[in-house]
Amino acid sequence: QINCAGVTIVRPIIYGNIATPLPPKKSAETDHTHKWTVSVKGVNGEDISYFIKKVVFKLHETYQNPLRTVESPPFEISETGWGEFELTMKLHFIPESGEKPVTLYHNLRLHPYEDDGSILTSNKGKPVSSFQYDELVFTDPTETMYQILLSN
Ligand code: SLL
Repeated sequence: QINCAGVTIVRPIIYGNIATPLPPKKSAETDHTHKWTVSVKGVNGEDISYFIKKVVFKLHETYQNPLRTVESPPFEISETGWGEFELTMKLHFIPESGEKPVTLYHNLRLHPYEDDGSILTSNKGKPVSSFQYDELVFTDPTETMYQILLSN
């Protein structure tokens, strides 16, 4: 396999979560307070599955089967829960790429915080979202990976 030495290709991604409070009745039955979805996606709806093979989400150990594997888009997990925690998303690339997996860290956010860290009560009931932009950098890609990245 020839490598494209000296070549760097960058692909932007967005990852994070949205969360919505559960209705009080539902919350009373389960002690869960929010429904949330954590996801990794392309920018402006770009499909990233041409170079990402699967994403393994690692949830807090209070969840059953905390390791969740998603093998096709959308690369996301929806759950309900009561607390915030740091989760990881391990991105596995297509085998032709020869790339090692990349781990992203995200603080799952359920509550609308003010800049000073207090919870914004006027926002009660509304969804919150917490996403960040990042760039995946492929240095000296294999020739196949180079072609796949540039033809999509
Ligand atoms: C805390 N550090 O102590 C955090 C941990 C964990 C949240 C929060 C589990 C839901 C379920 C859930 O919401 N865990 O029971 O399935 O606040």
